[in-house]
Amino acid sequence: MIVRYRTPGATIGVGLLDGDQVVELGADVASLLRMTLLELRTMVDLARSGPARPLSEVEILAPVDGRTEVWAAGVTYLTSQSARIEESETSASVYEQIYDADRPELFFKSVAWRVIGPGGEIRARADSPIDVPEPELALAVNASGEVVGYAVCNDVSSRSIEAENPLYLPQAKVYNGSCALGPGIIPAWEVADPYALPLRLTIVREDAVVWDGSASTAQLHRRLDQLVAWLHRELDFPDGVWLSTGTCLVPDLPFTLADGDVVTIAIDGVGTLINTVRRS
Ligand code: DO4
Ligand code: MG
Repeated sequence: MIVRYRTPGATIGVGLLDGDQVVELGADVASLLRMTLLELRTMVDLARSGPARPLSEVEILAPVDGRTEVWAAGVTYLTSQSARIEESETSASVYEQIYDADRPELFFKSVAWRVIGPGGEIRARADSPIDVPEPELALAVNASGEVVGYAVCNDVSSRSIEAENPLYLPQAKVYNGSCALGPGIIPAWEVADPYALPLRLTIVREDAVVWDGSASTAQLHRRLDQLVAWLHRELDFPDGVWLSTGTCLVPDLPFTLADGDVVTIAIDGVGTLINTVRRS
């Protein structure tokens, strides 16, 4: 796994996690996403003998920096379509249409500096009564549009704002603490089949599990390469882009995140992302 980290001296680096050591790669994530898949693989293979530091001495950060953006796809699983139809106060038909439409729903989620890393605080909006985590497989896509890696994304969302009117989507999706990504980048060559990844969401409140569910990327209604191709139509990403591929788990209404909840998203072979909720 490629990780981005901060040292006790506040230096930010990118390295290869090897057991309890982080081997320095001497690059930032954006520069890795400017490489081709072959160049990245060669660099990672050669890096294994580089300088290392103990994992216990560093803080793991979200694997995104520089000009790399995070985008997301929506209504890519039947579970998500059904949840939107149920919650929508005005416009259920847009969700019925988009699920099978040729053009997918794609939306801007975050600039790099606003993304929350492993262990960081995600947020529920103060002006939203119903907020949920959205556990999603995220694709690290390089500048030439190749999928070079995977991570876990939490597309934290306000269900109530989105339900009121679909034109409120940016406010439901983009606010401080609404995007978490991590724990690192699993190189694409280490994932045999991204369409067969078990995924689990667990929400713990005061030491008790208040929501728990599992699903699989096998239920994805779109092809990953098609989502990437649509995103790159008329849009360049010189430092690559993260594309989160939609949620397959939605807690039943009226469930909402509460202050102090611990949200754990685990995707087999990709990693586990844990964050605590702040409701202001
Ligand atoms: O239209 C709403 C967005 C849905 C979404 O984020 C998802 O399906 O994951
Ligand atoms: Mg989502």
